[in-house]
Amino acid sequence: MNRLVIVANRVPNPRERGATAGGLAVALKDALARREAMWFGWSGQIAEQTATDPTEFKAGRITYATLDLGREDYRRFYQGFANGSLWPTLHYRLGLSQFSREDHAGYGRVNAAFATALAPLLRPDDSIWAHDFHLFPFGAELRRLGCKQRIGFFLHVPFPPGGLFCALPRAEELLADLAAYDVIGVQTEDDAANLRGALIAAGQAEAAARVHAFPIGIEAEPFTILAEKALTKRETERFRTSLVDRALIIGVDRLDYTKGLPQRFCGYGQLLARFKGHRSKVTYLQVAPVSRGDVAQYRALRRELDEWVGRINGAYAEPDWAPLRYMTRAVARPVLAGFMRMARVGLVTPLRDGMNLVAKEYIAAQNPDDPGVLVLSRFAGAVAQLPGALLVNPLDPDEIAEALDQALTMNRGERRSRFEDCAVSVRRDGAKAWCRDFLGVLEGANDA
Ligand code: ADQ
Repeated sequence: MNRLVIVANRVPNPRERGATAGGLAVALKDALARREAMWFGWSGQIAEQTATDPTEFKAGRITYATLDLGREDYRRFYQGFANGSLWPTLHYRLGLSQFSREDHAGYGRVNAAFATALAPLLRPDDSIWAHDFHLFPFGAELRRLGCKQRIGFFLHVPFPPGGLFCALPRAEELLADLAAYDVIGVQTEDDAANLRGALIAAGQAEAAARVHAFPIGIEAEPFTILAEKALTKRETERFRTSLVDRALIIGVDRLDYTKGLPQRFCGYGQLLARFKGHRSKVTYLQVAPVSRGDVAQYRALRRELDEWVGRINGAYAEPDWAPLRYMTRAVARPVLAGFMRMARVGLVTPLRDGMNLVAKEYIAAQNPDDPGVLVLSRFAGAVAQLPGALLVNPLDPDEIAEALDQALTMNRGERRSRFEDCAVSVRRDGAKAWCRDFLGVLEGANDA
């Protein structure tokens, strides 16, 4: 079998396992176990200048090849254009998007540097798979260097309607760059329709035909086993004891403004204000590890959330009950799986999300005989696969409160039937299927 080359902004460190292993590494595990592979991308380290020669090392059949980013490139490429311009635009948040020509130039420079460093390491029959919004121009840069290999691209975040995307300066250049890829994967049919429309409007009709939806999933069975096993762990037992039989609502997200956390906290506040019977009978745990803490908007969000926690606990807490428990430290995956299993409600209300794997993990963690209820934003890509969830508009705190009340008072028969409606696709459309489907189209593409 030929070699698979994965290109992503961040390369996982094979020495780190469990909670610190990146989501992408988990999703690709199966594909990487079955063939020789290379991971290529940023090392996560910042140096004076962006490196030109990658540092390589091997672990089993996987070669890791990484570059340090120069300080200025990190600021322009990563903080600037990728996180400051593209991330908000792709999540429909034009008002938060900031553009500067210097950032845009840095983005192009790093993509070109990645391609220049990778090209000499490539073999003629490699399949190359680039991931996410950091790498729109990467395939085009490889083509400029004469690379003829199959190159695929997968966008993990949403793609908005073309009119919105094209408000971003230089958007047409990004679309033209995408045309260099043999397969352009997105999460949902809506994203695919938006991207096709944008490509056609930009005169890239041929590339539009190469856009396909590949909804990403999780391997459900190992997560279910993790959740079952977690129930016997000391951390889980201590947590259960601390709840004193109160119903648990759980939220698990990176601390990011796309995840709708202030609106969610407000919705929980509305539950306690309007549905008084739940007071002192419910506990909401929100785990939200800090991400991109060096970007101003993320620091502002953190302050806003601190205020919400103070407001809700200040208004409703009793000497023996804190309605909202909030932590910005990461929780290890096996422990989190146990907390999810214990929770009567999984609360997942992003304002926009490419997919949202937490929603699928919550379903996988449930006890099928006595499952909890998923309250899910209608703007998460996962909606299409989770027909049993209670859908909410994440911008309407009253709707969140009403859904929480419905979930907390739902009888077991309805909970089971809603759970089964969600579990079908969570079990069937896992990470393995996602890899297989994408690579099937990519590797079939040039064989025709
Ligand atoms: P993310 O925005 O990071 O990913 P998501 O899919 O929800 O969002 O989470 C990815 C993984 O991180 C999950 O496995 C989850 O358990 C873990 N995680 C999240 N919060 C955590 C926490 N508090 N503690 C421990 N682990 C946590 C991007 C896109 C998504 C898309 C994924 C995959 O934004 O829409 O689903 O890529 O394509």
